[in-house]
Order: sequence, then C-alpha cells, then structure tokens
Amino acid sequence: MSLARADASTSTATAWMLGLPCDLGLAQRGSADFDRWWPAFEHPPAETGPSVETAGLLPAPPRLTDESALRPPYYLHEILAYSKRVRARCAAALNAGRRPLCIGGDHSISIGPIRAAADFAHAAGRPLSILWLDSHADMNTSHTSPSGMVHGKALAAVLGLEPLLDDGPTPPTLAAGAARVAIVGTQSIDPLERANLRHPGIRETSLNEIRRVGWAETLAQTLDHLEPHRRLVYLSCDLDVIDPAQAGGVNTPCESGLTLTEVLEATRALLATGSVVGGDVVEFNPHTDTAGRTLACLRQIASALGST
Ligand SMILES: [Mn+2]
Repeated sequence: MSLARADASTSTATAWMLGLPCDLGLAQRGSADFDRWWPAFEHPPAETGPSVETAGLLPAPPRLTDESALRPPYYLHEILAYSKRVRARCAAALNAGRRPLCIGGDHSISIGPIRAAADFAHAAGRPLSILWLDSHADMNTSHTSPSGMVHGKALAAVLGLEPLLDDGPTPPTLAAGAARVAIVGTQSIDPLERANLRHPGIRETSLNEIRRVGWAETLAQTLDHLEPHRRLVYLSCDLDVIDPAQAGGVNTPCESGLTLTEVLEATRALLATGSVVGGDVVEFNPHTDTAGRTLACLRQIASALGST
C-alpha cells in the first residue's frame, strides 16, 4: 500500500460514521438503545459538517430473554462475533480512503475499529498509537477482572492480551508493545488490573496527576508519547472520562472527571496533527442521562472527531 493511500485515511479524509448500539459488554442495559437517537446523527445539523459520511447502524446480537443464568464471561461469544463484523466494516472503509468514526455502544465496540486501524497502519508501514480517554483503564483480562464484563477488558483485547476475545491475528502494529498507548483521565483501576498497565508502550495519566501538572502540560506530554509525526493515531473516548455533572449518562460514572472543553481540546489537538486514522465515542447510556446533557457531549465530540 502506498503512503498516499495511507494519508487518504487520516485526519484529512472523509469521516465515515457507523452507529454501534451494543450493551452486551456489561450487565447494565441502555447503551444499545442509542439506536433511537441515531437519526439525529444520520441527519446532523450543519455544524457536523458536510464531510461526514454516515454508514448506518450495525445492530448488535440481541440479549437473551432470560439472563438469570448469566455468569462471566457474559456475552463474550456474541461480542466476539460482532467485533469481527465491525472490524471487517471498518477495514473496508479504511481501504476506501475513509476515516472510521464509531459511536454509541459500550466500550467493547472499540475492539473492532482499532484492530482494523492497526491492520491498516501495518499495511501503510506506519506504527500505531492509541489515545484512550477514560476514567477506567479497561485493561482487565479474565484473570484480573472482578466482574468479568467485557467493557472493562476492551483495551486488553485490543492489545491481544485477552485470548478469549481474539477476533483474528493481532496486527504487528499492536503486538508485543509495538503500539504507543496513552490512557488519560483514570480514576478507578482494579487492584489486579494495575499490573497489566506495565505492558510496554503504555502511559497512564490519572485525573489526580492531570490536576497536579495541569491540562496543557498533560496534553503536551500525551502528544509527545503518541508521536503523531510518525505514527497513525486512533482516539477512543469513553464519555465517563467527563465529569458526571456534564456527562452523567454513562454506564459507570466516577466522582469527577475532565471537562468537555478539555476532551474537545485533546480531540482537536490530535486531529490537527493530520495523523488520526479513526475514533470512537462510547458508553453513552440514555437511561441515565439528564436533560440530554451527555447526548450533547457525545454530539460535540463526534462532531469534532468527524471534522477535517
Ligand atoms: Mn471504558
């Protein structure tokens, strides 16, 4: 694949927006009902910009009628099957010169688009970085997860550390610490999960650390680690990274968080490097949203991610 083709699917490429209403990655329902809000994304107001192409919704497998017998690993097989379909759709979009933008769903939906972006980066001869904006690290595996729920294993699965979620060969750009990963805004990491953060290439910045060094310095250090001048970068935004006063309509809110403005600054700073190969905004739960505030955050971040 030529470098010119790789450039076509970075920040300057047309964003290709796919709705992924899925809540199989956790016990709580709600994120799958995002499909009711999809029309507002499919027919966006002018501020979303004319460059966003909408690819429609890809419905997740249904939940079982009787969930009383459910135990970890919950819907792992269904999520894996769904993830493979998402990966294939995103791979086709990337190869057509589009920049995937996946919205809605719990964080398990990020596995497919990131692994597709990693395949694409490998073919383009570029290493990959991931910016993971999240109050949680999502680095649990079956050995460390207290709940067993897949949305808390999403980043581990992306990096090929959770064999049960192996959706195909781990791209060389993700294997053996090849990727640079910045997890930014953490407030809650499970005790055993912390050991998984010692994986090479991972830099974790807690909310406490951010408030100590300041947001501008955090952003500068994060961009330094992600090396967008030589790497393609994927941005995954879990809405629970935002303070619940602004975005409480999420599945696992924490006490505090970044401001929406800070998240938008990070998004725009990354896009300005011209190296963004894809992105997602996840964990919106309409059932716990108040006055559409979280939906408004989702729209603004998606809009920023979709702009060229
Ligand atoms: Mn998450």
